[in-house]
Amino acid sequence: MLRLTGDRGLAERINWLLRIIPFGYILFVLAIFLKLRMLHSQLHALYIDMNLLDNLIAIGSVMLVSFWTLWLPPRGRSIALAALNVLLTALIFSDLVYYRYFRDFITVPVLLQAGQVGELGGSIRSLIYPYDLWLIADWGAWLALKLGMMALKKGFGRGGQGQDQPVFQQANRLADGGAGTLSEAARRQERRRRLLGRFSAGVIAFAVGFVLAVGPIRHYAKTWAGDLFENNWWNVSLYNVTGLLGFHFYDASKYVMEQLSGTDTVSAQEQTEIKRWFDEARSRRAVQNETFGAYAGSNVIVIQAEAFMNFMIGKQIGGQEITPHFNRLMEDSLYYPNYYHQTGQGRTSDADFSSHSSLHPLPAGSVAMRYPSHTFDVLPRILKEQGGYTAEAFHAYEGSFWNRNNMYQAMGYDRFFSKKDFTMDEPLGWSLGDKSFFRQSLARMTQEKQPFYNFLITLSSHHPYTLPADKKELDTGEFEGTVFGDYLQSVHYVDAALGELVEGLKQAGLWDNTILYFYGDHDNSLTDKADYERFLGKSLSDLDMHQIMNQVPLLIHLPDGNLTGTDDRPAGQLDMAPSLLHLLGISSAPYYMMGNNLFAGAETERLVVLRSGAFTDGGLYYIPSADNRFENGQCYDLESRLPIGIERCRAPYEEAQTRLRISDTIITGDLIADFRKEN
Ligand code: GP9
Ligand code: MN
Repeated sequence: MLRLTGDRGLAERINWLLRIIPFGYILFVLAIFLKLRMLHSQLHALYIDMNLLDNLIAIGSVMLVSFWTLWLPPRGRSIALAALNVLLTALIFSDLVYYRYFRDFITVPVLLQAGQVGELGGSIRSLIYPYDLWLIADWGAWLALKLGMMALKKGFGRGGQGQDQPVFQQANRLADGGAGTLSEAARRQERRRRLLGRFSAGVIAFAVGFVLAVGPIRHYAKTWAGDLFENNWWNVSLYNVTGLLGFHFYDASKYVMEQLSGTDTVSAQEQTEIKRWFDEARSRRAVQNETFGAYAGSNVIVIQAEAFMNFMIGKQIGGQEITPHFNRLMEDSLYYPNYYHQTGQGRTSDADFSSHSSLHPLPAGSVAMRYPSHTFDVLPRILKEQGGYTAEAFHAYEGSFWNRNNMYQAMGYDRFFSKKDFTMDEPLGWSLGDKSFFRQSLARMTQEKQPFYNFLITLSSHHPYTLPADKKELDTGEFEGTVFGDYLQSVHYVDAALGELVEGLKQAGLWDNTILYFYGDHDNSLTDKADYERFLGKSLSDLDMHQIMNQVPLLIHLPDGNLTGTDDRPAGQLDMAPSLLHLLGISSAPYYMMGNNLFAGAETERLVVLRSGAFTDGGLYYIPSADNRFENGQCYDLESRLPIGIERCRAPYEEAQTRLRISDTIITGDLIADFRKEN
């Protein structure tokens, strides 16, 4: 055995410790664990701090993604740990930024839309805070340590002359197993010993990581998170159970399984149940009353307005109306203040899909991105086939965004006018200002073969809502210079654009033979309650806030302006296709649609189910909890606006869950195509 005295003895002991305790690895686990905790502290939707089990899951999952680095020789391990650190930090940071905007985590389908995430540009910049630098604090510390070590080493090197061998060189030599002094056999034995040591360390780290991560997750799954992996949970609920790395592992494996298994197979029994459900839905909505076919042959213009919410309709700031044109239009139109957006991660594309197919969007990703080739009963195709319509889509942005080029072809549109088809004479925000967008779209419409179905998606009120100074016409007072003020400003601009379009339609002689269907696509991602309370001048309950964030206005102007007034009953984006078909006198009976027919009559029930599992039937309103267990949600009575016994919501809750499940099965299993083949 080698014996060293003084500095050398210390060096050997340090070195021995360095060899048996993987300090670098431990520091790595600690650093990533702290970063995961930092991310959690920034998730405003979660009211609870990480408990002991959550911490163990986080540590365990970091060990599970990194245990293999212990099998590598010291240098390789350092490189692998550094690379893993960079990768995991990038993942945590991306999730953080994504979460701030979408209140959700990145999934594989969303990653496949990475081009789009990049195109968020200005939005992303406004979602990055100086605080985020803490995520790379360990890199700074590591760099400082490295520089310090180098300086120290240099110092030793200069002082070490003659018999005083520099400590670090000595230590390094020892780390090599004292190669220079050992025989060949001893060297081999030493090598085997080191290999075995590394192998065992890796296996131990895996075992410990597995127990730490999987143990608590199993415990959660056996207790409050019972049906976690079967139901369509909102990703944030899943995260609450599995932690971030566990969530990504689950999401990625689900995606891989989905790809490997191809189209989901659905049992014959399940198919029968689904068909039965649709039969009932058909009889509910296929009502042939006096409004059925009242506007047969009319043109239809559908405008899906970006982040256009209901709370500011009819409201003023400093005596100025936010949406004066919308408000005027309401006077000879139908207005639905309880119209809900039913979108999920696919945002604009979900609003588009749900409105046109009358199915729910998926719990993860966008249908347009994931299943553009599956069969859906969509409005443009039906109108072309059943009503001889020309169908065109207009959106002045990149045609590939949300896979629109492919999706619109699949939906049967004759043409899709994207950014390349517009003259950029009014650059604004992401693209072209809505005023010019409407003007140019209208010019096209006047040349179109009638009757036409035209779908327009606006963009000027997209996050981060900043307008050039010369476009700001609203005095937002106390909100000046805030993102909330900018939002009101941009909506005011879009409203003015709507006013110009209506004028243009009148001048072009289209107003009197066109149904105008205008709705907002989703919320504005601004969730600070204080802003809404200040703007509305009253304090808001959880129920108020939930409704505010989920209600988008719907306005339907009919050619003769005959049907007018406010319909207070709940309605939602899924209701668009069956309702328009009804007005045009085309039966929706042959189609697999889930939405309500808004013209079916006052007695027909209207259940509106949101993607999160929230729902309302007009009397009750259910808000799911973060853990998504029915009992932990809140059931409200809309009359008193107070929480009531949860059991009152049970039956509609079951129905809401059934609808979400059926919709998901239809979409992922491409069932409509199968059902058609059978007939
Ligand atoms: C861009 C528009 C914006 O084409 O659809 O999408 P969003 O970010 O709201 O989903
Ligand atoms: Mn949108």
